[in-house]
Amino acid sequence: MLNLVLFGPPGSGKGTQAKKIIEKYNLVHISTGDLLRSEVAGQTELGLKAKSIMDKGELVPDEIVIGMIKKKLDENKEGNGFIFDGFPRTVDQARALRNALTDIDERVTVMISLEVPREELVKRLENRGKEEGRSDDNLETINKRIDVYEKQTIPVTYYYEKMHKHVPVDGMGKVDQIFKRIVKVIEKFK
Ligand code: B4P
Repeated sequence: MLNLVLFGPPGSGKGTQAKKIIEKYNLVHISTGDLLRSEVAGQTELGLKAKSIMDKGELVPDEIVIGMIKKKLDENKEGNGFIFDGFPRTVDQARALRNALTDIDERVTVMISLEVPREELVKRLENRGKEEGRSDDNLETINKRIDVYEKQTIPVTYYYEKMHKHVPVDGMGKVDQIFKRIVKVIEKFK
């Protein structure tokens, strides 16, 4: 299996690149953001709890996110592999992912980290807010999400660094150019 962690700050292009990677490598897409938004849209108990946290730009509790991931892994263990988009976002989530993959005799192949400066992140997300109306894409929440990323999520890179699996990729430029950079890394690790 090819198991990719697609990492980066909010607005770095994870969701955008994930779509292209899935097409090329036929992987199962696991985006915790999408899973949470579908719970919100379905007005489930979990969704109602998650919405207020997401609108503040904070992280949803680990146990909720980890539970969602385990379910997805269980449902798809016969495929070509997984792309984890926006997960893990804390070191505890990274440890939980390792354990869950070990349970199905698998492991993370590589973590690809998209690097984009803060001004560009804010610009992209403000644009999306105007075009798609996502309730967390407003200036105040965008800045909070980037702060949370820097404080709580960056340590996940050190976790994969220790295993020599963390590869930074320049996330600036055209979507196709960035995709080519990502494919180069995947081909080296797969
Ligand atoms: P996510 O859904 O993961 O949202 P995100 O970080 O904003 O990234 P996304 O993938 O949507 O955007 P992308 O960079 O592709 O998380 C949302 C919230 O859910 C979190 O704040 C948190 O509350 C919660 N959550 C999710 N996962 C969690 C977890 N594991 N633990 C706890 N809580 C969790 O793209 C952004 C924009 O840039 C798009 O409009 C795109 O078109 C544009 N873009 C992309 N590439 C570009 C390029 N090269 N040039 C110009 N624009 C580009």
